[in-house]
Amino acid sequence: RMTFVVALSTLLSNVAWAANPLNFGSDILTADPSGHVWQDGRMYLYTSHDENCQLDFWMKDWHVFSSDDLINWVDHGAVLSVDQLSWADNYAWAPDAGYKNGKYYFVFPAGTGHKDRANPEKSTKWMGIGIAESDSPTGPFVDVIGAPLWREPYANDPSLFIDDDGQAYLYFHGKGFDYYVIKMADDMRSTEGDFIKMDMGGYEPKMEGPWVFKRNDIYYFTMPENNRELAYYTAPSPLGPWQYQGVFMESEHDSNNHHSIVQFKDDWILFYHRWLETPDANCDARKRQRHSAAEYIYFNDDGTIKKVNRTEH
Ligand code: FUB
Repeated sequence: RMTFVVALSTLLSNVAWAANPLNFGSDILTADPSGHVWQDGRMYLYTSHDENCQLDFWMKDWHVFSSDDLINWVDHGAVLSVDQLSWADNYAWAPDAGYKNGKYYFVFPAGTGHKDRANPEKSTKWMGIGIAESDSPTGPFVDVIGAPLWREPYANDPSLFIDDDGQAYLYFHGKGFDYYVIKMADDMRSTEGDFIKMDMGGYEPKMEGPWVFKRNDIYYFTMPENNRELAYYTAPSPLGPWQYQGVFMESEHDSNNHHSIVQFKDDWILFYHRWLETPDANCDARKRQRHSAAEYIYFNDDGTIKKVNRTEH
């Protein structure tokens, strides 16, 4: 597998856009960045991959990048592709990862079929959530189970949160864009108990892209409200009850914004994606080109999140 350093492109970008020290350079278009810091203290970023001029988010593989200073990034290449799945051939969408019992786990949505916009009743598109594993944070990841963890009727955008006691929770959005959570069994190859539709404290968010993290004993559930601006809830446990806290990043270009939040050394970092005009004038899918970006994120003394402004990337 080819590994190469992408520091040069990052350096060039940083020179051009000095306002943002976390500019994420890559020679491919990445989206849905999910950041994690593992035992070695490096930042690992798990992303989906926008193809040039892709249609309807037909996406085929997932990538991993890592850095120990958030400036120089190593591109570890594609770590899993839909070609390696027996149950899906498309929709390699927003992934996440976790570490437990000496193994790295990669959770991902994937699917089959097509959307028929003119005749929705003829749509055959379906998506489920899989889990693959590896001894290395940079893969390659193997779909050991060979089947989705959850396949009915529709599931997308998994977020894997592993609490301090080792219990893993899988969050995702299902049909109707309701959020669900389920406990993972200790072997991380099956689920435990029921899928719980989350109680969002009276709100009924119909959204995608959940992310869960813990800071100072507060659990945070963050998500793109209306699929756009980033909002958050807090709770005293990973299962809620969740209390709405408001928006911490406004939307941009009326487009989706998948994100993650992670501590790196003494800082907290927000990874998200921005939208690029395609360089190909003949490309119809003008809004289908995204790139990963990052900002510092700050908290108030009571744990609430300060508003985040985008810096130039
Ligand atoms: O990248 C494909 C999809 O777009 C993701 O699953 C959503 O969260 C949105 O970012």
